[in-house]
Amino acid sequence: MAAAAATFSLREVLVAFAACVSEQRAVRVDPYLAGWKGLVRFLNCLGTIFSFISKDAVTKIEIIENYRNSDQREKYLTVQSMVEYELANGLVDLQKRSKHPDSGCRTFLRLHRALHWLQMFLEGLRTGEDNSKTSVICSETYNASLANYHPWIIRKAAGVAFCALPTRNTFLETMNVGTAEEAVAMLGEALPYICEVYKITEELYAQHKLLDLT
Ligand code: 1PX
Repeated sequence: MAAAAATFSLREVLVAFAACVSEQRAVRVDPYLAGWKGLVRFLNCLGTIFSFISKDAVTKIEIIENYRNSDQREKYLTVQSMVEYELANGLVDLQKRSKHPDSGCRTFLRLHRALHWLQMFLEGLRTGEDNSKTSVICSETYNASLANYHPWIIRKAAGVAFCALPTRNTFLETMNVGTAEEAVAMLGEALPYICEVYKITEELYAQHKLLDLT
């Protein structure tokens, strides 16, 4: 675990999300996926009890990566171009999942919803008391966000996994950005980037009525 943890630093996640928004306020897909990959690496350091979560995240990252490696890769450069391309070509199941079960729009929406949880969780960590419980911050923010989209069995499994989370200070130190205070400062730096990416995507999906894709 120590060796794996040493390869993770929250800094790489910060750098990735900071690189997401272009001058035209488009959300670049490659750094977005790089940010998630960094988060998944971190999650894997926390123990095998989280594997079912990281596996699902990896599956979704790979679906979008495959689009980025396909002949249509240019269409998937930004979330804006992906939405435009998939909608214009009838590649999104708008009513129910059928012909295009793994569209980029649908898959990205899953990560986008998880980003909302992440934003709230990191803010909870940043502003929490020294001795506060990561498991409580995690379950409260999960229940207020992602849980609304998950069936009972997933919510139950997630709740059990959260109990395995270390205390806030140990958690902050695992981020490999120095002391707990330094990690808190890094969170303060990272959050505005994550919030901006979330906000732009949310507006785009709302504008195209894509927020409920099943
Ligand atoms: C510095 C702090 C970093 C913390 C890192 C945490 C990384 C967490 C990665 C979570 C990625 C979750 C993606 C979930 C996508 C999703 O909602 N999938 C569901 C729906 O997909 P479908 O294709 O069926 O429509 C899917 O059913 C999910 C299955 C797996 C369980 C997801 C539980 C998510 C819990 C999120 C909290 C993670 C706790 C991490 C502890 C730090």
